Amino acid sequence: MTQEVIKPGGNFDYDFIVPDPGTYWFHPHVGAQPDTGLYGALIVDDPEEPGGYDDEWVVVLDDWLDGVTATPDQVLTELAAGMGDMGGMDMFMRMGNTLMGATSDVLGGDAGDVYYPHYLVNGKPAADPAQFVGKPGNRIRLRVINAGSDTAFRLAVGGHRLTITHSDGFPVTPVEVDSVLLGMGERYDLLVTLGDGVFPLVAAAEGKQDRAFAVVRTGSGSTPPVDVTVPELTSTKIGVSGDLAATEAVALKRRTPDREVKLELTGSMAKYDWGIDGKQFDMSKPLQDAHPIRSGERVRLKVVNATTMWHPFHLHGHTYQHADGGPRKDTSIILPRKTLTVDFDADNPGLWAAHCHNIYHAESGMMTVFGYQN
Ligand SMILES: [Cu+2]
Repeated sequence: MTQEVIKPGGNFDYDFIVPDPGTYWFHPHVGAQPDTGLYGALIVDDPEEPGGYDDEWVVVLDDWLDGVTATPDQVLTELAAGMGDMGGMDMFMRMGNTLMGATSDVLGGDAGDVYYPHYLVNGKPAADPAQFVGKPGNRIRLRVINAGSDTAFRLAVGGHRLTITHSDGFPVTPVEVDSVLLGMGERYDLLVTLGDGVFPLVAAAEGKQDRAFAVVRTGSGSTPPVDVTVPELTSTKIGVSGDLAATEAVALKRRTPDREVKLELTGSMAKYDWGIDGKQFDMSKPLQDAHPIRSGERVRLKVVNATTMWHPFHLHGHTYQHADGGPRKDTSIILPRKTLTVDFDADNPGLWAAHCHNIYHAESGMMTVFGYQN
């Protein structure tokens, strides 16, 4: 919140400490720029890595339209005009750059509103897929990042089970699943023991009837077709943050919260007036509805989703823990009409944004600020 923008042709040297190993990413916060691919993975290796894997593969998922069907700014303008009574229409169809009727049970209804012509793994479309080459029997750590702007992905590797080991960089008690659901901004680390052959890695664009596709190859054989059936994607064993628990090493110490802050996510697709507590964030007056907290406090944050759509809620500058021993995270899916309860320690003084990681929702105004001094 306190950094000047980097002007075209300008530069800015970042100098920062990385206290926590794990899978992170970085991106700008100017307009809809994250949907132009202006981002990168940030992998912090642990000098005391316990290991348990032979190799790793960073898997960056994205939804792509820039330069194909529109620019992200055009999409934002189109969405901001509002859909009126068309919003929430049941029939699945594309209208301009808007997708109607994209629904998902695991997301509790409306899955997303932007039409994307391509879904990518590591920058590559399904027609020219990214490929990982490994050895049968090897254990691979997949570091999966959803860098998309309006798409949740359900990721699976055909013929394999996935063991979730980390959420948003922090270790969790390992859980074995068939697929994992990632909202925009979420990261999961997964262990996979590779079989012998050629396998599809598929990230279904949740509710959007399309997919990102890549190939895992450990033997000879032809590449599976893009539309190959992956039974793991339809299995009910889907990894979601609600099923995870932080390991003892990273769980917050038990402590009674000093302060409780309640935020309500508000707005609708029809009006495209996404906001917090009924107000659309005003970039020109970023501090007018800021939430003051104090350094050293344990803060309990209750985020109520009062809308009929899911939102990936993200807090800058901190990694909270889901209440009741849940995972450490910084981005969490909140389903319609549900409440996310998290605790964090105010140990990083400054001004920090909290926002929906749907870039178009955030730009519309679903954003607020936490601030405190040392
Ligand atoms: Cu949102």
